[in-house]
Amino acid sequence: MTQRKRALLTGITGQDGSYLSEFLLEQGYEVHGIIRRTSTFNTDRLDHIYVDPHNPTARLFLHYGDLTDGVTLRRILEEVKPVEIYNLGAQSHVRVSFDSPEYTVDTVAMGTLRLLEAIRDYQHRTGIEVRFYQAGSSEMFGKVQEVPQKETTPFYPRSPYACAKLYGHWQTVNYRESYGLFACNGILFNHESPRRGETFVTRKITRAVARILAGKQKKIYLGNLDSKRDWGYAKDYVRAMWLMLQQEQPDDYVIATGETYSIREFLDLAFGYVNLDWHDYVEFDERYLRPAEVELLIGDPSKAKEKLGWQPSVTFSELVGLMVEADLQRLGLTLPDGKGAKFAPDIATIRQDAATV
Ligand code: NDP
Ligand code: GDR
Repeated sequence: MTQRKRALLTGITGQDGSYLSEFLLEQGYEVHGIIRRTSTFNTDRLDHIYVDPHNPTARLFLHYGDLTDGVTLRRILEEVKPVEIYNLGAQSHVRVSFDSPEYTVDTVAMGTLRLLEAIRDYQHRTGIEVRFYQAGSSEMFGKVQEVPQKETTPFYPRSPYACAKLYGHWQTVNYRESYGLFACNGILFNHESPRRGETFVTRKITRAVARILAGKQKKIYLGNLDSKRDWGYAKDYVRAMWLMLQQEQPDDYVIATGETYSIREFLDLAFGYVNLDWHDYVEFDERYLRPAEVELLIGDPSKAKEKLGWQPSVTFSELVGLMVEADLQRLGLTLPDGKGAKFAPDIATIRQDAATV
């Protein structure tokens, strides 16, 4: 009997970790994830796919660990013996990285190094190849050098988070070139979903739309509305991560939609979806400004399209509709049928997806 492929994920409890776990389980993998010990449950995004490990059908397993704890990372690697590792764990909030730079760098930069070192030793000792995916970010492009941004665009990081991701990026290239590791960098532009953390701007907005409609909130306080982002759908993006590790040669890829929109445009669609005018609800709060802002991100995913056969399946307006719908559903609110059709033509599929959140 052939053994199932085993994958190990850091950041399994996050947005991408949950979608990637679903995807890998569908592909027949046994999935292992590293979770942090917390005083309340932090596995909400995984509950729908979690099966008690005592059950012989279980294929999803969770292990306590932390990217700041190299000894435990090594022990988990020895126990799990994965053939693929996806490093998704991070203090991933750019604004927060200005408040907690040292912790952010420890987790994001040093955490990546700890994993790479563990893999190098394991592979050297056992001769077993472990393929490695590093969750890089468009934030590494930072201050605009060239648009659209592609794999060869110079980096100019503008936050502790982005500097730390850049360190992880270059160490991943280095371990590939120095030790022959099968290590890939995904340079992913913003990707969102109904599972997006509530303090990122897209989810903060769609959640507020639903809460305002439900009478639970009167205003939403935001920072800079002028920055532009290339926003895609998270479910599409985790597929790209997997595709990178299935290629003959390791490489680095930009994953993006190739379109960019401002926060104002996101607000137009999200509030417009329920016939509200955002100008009546949005207030400015300087606490959400960053000491240095990334003004414009727009990616060129040509390489991923050509070499991985990857492309996004959800448009910007569909994404906004999907997120608003899911937040409405969470509060037990529904729109009359066809209400969102203007912005989300494929509303049936979107409703189906929102229902699985
Ligand atoms: P989330 O913030 O939703 O999830 C982050 C995950 O990392 C959570 O599982 C979190 O655990 C875990 N984590 C945080 N600190 C540690 C630590 N010290 N040790 C181990 N795990 C830790 O991020 P996303 O799912 O959105 O993103 C996944 C990865 O992709 C991140 O590395 C992010 O920086 C990167 N990225 C994301 C993009 C996006 O648009 N979403 C774009 C480009 C890159 P817990 O649940 O306990 O907090
Ligand atoms: P970003 O996402 O910084 O691009 O990082 P975020 O949603 O936090 O900010 C996007 C833009 O919105 C502006 N903004 C606000 N942002 C937040 N969070 N809250 C606000 O109230 C607010 N008001 C305006 C920001 O200034 C910014 O310009 C995300 C994260 O997922 C990273 O981990 C990832 O690497 C990058 O995307 C690609």
